Amino acid sequence: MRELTWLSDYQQALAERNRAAATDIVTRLLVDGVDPVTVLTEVVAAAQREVGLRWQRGEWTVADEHACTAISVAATRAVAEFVGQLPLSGKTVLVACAEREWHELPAMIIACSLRSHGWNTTLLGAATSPMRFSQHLADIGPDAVAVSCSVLGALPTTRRFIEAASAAGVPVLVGGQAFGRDDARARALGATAWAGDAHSAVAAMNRLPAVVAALPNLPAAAVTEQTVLDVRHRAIVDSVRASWSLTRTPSPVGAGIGTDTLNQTLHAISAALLTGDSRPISETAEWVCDILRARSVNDSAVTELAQLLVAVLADLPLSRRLVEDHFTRCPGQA
Ligand code: B12
Repeated sequence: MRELTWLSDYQQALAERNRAAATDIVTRLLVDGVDPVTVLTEVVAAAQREVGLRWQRGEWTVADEHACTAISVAATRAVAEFVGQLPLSGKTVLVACAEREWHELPAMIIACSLRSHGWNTTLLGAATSPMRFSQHLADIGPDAVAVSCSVLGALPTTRRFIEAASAAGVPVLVGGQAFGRDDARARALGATAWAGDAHSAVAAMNRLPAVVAALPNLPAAAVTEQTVLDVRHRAIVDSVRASWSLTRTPSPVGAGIGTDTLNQTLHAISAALLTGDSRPISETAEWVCDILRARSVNDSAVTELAQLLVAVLADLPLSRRLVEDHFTRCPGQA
């Protein structure tokens, strides 16, 4: 119950774009003895997810989202400063976002949560290059690596981080919305462990083995199709954009949302190929439906998109089948 009041006060501060009030709320909670991980998960992360939903529903613009995120980054920095005073346990962890992953705040929250439990953390920023990651891996020699992944499009590059760390014997904990609600995708990509929130991230981190073995390869056919999809991404987007009723003539919705939904759908196919989990596709289809409905686009645009994708993926049988089977009609569509 208390958490709900904290959350609504914090959400009010975000709605008013009041950075000082938001930072003050989290600082007061910490000074009053509230667990820093609870402040991060129940207040900052929860409010950010609501920000995303407001954008998804068309209530807030991208600019609104950016303004709120900047405030939440400041609030998380205030928590980081507070937990920076707490004692260290002697264990080190490298926290990273893989290439193509621009959602840095979840990684900040995880780094901060681990620091509050004594882990000495090095946080690499958004969209870390593999070279930079490997350099830090070699220089720091961490006890563990934590990789945060929010968008499906960054799961393939996350796999590369998992490979690099495992090859060095370092265990990898993964998490973030792209992994979904269980450990299926994480296991398929070879991660040592997965956790769904910052509380369980701390617990999972403390249970990691000291050393892990190098990983076996992923299934060759799936990897090949995923690579082809990656190489052809722009051409596929352009070809579907030229035919899809939402995007073939210029319109404000088509320009931004149309391209976003196409990119996300192709990323979902890549994610499903690499992980063997088809849920990214059905979940993305629902997300597309939701976004388009919120902007008064008829559900038939989604059915049409599925048909165009099936045609353009004709020579990629695994991908085509995933779309045919899982990119289905919108919930409740006649
Ligand atoms: C802010 C934001 C952005 C900012 C990020 C800035 C920053 N400094 O972080 C910017 C503007 C860059 C951005 C860009 C985009 N975004 Co964005 N973004 C968000 C938003 C609103 C908040 C993200 C956030 O901070 N969440 C709070 C975090 C802390 O919550 P969390 O992820 O659940 O984290 C918890 C767990 O997942 C777990 N966890 C997280 N990481 C880890 C790591 C480990 C190791 C472990 C164990 C656990 C763990 O613990 C956390 C705390 O409990 C979300 C909405 C949402 N639902 O989150 C959309 C959202 C993630 N974005 C989305 C999209 C579509 C995009 C863009 C494609 C849009 C565009 N056209 O630009 C791009 C993609 C960029 C890219 N390639 O990465 C979609 C993704 C949809 C989907 N189906 O995948 C979302 C869900 C919005 C929506 N409702 O549609 N975004």
